[in-house]
Amino acid sequence: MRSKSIIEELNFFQTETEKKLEEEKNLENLKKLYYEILGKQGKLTEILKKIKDLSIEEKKEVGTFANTLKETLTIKFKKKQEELENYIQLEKIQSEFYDITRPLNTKYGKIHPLSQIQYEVEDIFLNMGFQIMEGPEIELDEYNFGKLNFTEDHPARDMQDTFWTKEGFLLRTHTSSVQVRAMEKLKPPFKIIVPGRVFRYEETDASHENTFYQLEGMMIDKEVSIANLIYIMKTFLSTFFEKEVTVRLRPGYFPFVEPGFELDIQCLICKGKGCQVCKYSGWVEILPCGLIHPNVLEFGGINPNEWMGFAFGMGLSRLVMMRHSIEDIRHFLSGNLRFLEQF
Ligand code: FA5
Repeated sequence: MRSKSIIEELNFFQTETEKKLEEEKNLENLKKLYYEILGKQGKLTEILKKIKDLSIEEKKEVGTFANTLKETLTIKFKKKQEELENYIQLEKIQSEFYDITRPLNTKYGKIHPLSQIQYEVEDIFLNMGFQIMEGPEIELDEYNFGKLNFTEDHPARDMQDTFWTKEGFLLRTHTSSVQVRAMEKLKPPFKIIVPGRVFRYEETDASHENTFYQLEGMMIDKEVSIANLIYIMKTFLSTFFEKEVTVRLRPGYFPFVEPGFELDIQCLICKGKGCQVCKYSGWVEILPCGLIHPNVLEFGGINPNEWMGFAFGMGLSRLVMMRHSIEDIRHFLSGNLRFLEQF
């Protein structure tokens, strides 16, 4: 009978403990509860002290019951502990969770307007069968001047003020520096374009920078005429501007072409009326060109009696100004985001 009342007490104790376990939300408190209930000095031990007055039979009965109860409660404590640990882990993960689909507040970079137009111009020439070539920005005198028919004391050398390095190299003043490099590398016939950055040691104004972009073009074949050159230039301009633009061709002097021309377009910013970009002339110098001088072909290892060619050197920066009606070339390299964000 006495064993029965202890077993009842143990049953009640189990129900109470399970209730507390159910409600417990804190790992530290759970540990305390464990020692309170199942620890050496815990409640279970307290209840079991009462069996000392029982018969051996009753002690066995209560002992077996108490062992099972202890095992059951120990398992339940363990489960609860795991549950609370998982919950803590989950909370940690959730606090670290980063929603990659959330719209960012970041501003995205864009392709610079000069590069955008460069790629567009490249595509037009690629469609006409030209291939793209590159050359070094730090150049030897011979490629920038010497092999382009500028003699040592040639007055034309003064035409372009040049940045020189201490070692005697120069920053190329035009993409024509790649003309002879291309001749040395490629076998005629060929048609190439050379986009690139060029440098001149000169005062800046609305249409002049000391660092700007050009796009050289060159075609070498058995029969090349001024008519071919003009046709290519006109096709390029009407494709690029998607309309006929008014152009004028006038003689131009460059030692590496003979004859040489200046191809100007009517200023698209002021529609020929006159503005700071066209220096109030209504015309913008954009496409100097000519037939390649026989000396230059020879410098490039090409027989001028067998081959001939044309070349042009487009002012890419000015072309972009015409396309977007930009009134000052210095915006391009200013790093001004308000300017750049418009494109
Ligand atoms: C030359 O640079 C020649 N190499 C072009 C050439 C190539 C002629 C092949 C014949 C055959 P020029 O110095 O004019 O030429 O420059 C060419 C173009 O670059 C100009 O028409 C102009 O559009 C642009 N340009 C020249 N100087 C500047 C400058 N300081 N800032 C911006 N654009 C410039």
